[in-house]
Amino acid sequence: MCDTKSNSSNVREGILVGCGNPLLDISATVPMHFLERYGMKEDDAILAEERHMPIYRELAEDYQAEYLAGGSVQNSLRIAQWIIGQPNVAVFFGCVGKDKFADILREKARAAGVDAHYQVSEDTPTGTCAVLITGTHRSLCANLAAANKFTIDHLEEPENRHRIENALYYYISGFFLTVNPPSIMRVAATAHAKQRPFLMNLSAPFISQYFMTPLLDVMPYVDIIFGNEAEAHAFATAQGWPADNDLREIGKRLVALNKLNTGRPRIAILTQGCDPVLLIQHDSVQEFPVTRLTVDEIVDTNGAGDAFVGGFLSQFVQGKSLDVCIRCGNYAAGHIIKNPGCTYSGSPEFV
Ligand code: 26A
Repeated sequence: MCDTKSNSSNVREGILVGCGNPLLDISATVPMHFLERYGMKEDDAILAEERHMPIYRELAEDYQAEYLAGGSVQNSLRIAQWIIGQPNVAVFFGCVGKDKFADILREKARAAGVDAHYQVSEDTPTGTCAVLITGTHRSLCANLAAANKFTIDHLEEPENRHRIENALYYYISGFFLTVNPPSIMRVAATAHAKQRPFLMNLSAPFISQYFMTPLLDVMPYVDIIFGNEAEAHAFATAQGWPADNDLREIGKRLVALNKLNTGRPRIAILTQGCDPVLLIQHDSVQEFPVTRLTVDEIVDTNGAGDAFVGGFLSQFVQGKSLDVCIRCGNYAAGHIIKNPGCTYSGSPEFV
């Protein structure tokens, strides 16, 4: 049975397509010296190197880790589904292994109402992400494993090609640039050919540092770009923009980057923790306040950015105004912070 609640929305199935890395989060509260030992920073997200591999076992054996459905895009789609309250509006593509972790992800996606169509790697385990919680901060270390095996063939299968053609909105994270840029370009080109919005996320500072070339390749297709302040600053630095650029200026430069469909100018939506969300269009910057949670209310901030996007998408696919989309993003992020990982409890209370 699907645990999404029915509400008044009436959205066509399959209207939203997302591609990403399906990861199982292994989450635990750890002392600061744990991060230091692995050369990790608070609130960062990195790809696991050989030296990080012991983390996953350590979390399970010494820190009573919790196992939670994760993966950035999949998180956003689960949250969008929770708020829309009608299953199979969102379709997800990504690659998993043939194992218990894949079964958990499949079940969590299904229960949330996400129509997940995983490519399956026969010989590589499902990807995991270590989530190291230190107070109100979280640091992510992703071991992509099977997620990294995604190939464009999966999107070329006739049913999946049909699903992509059938959608009206597309969302892919910057994280997926580490896996398969040709797939991103394929989806972006379809969106462009059909004049449908293509949304993307800067995802993490390392994406701008190390994947700028494929990021700039896709940027002309991007109608809406999401990011937080650290990600926006990393993009600016990698572009050689003035170091003292404030977030508003970075946003204006982001929306001014080359765009194919000039009839629909790019929009940037930049979050900054509990400070206001910035909506940048042309030369204008609007602020949307965020309700500040008390330290006692915060369970963990893992998934807050994904939930923001999920809340936004839930309204965007219903044709709501940007104002409503952003308010719903803030609502969803606030809810997720009060729950472990990117999980929700009860029915959504966004009006
Ligand atoms: C390529 N990388 C590093 C990643 C991720 C990722 N999802 C996709 N690709 N690194 C962390 N995550 C996910 O981000 C969520 C929090 O925003 C984690 O699985 C976590 O659920």
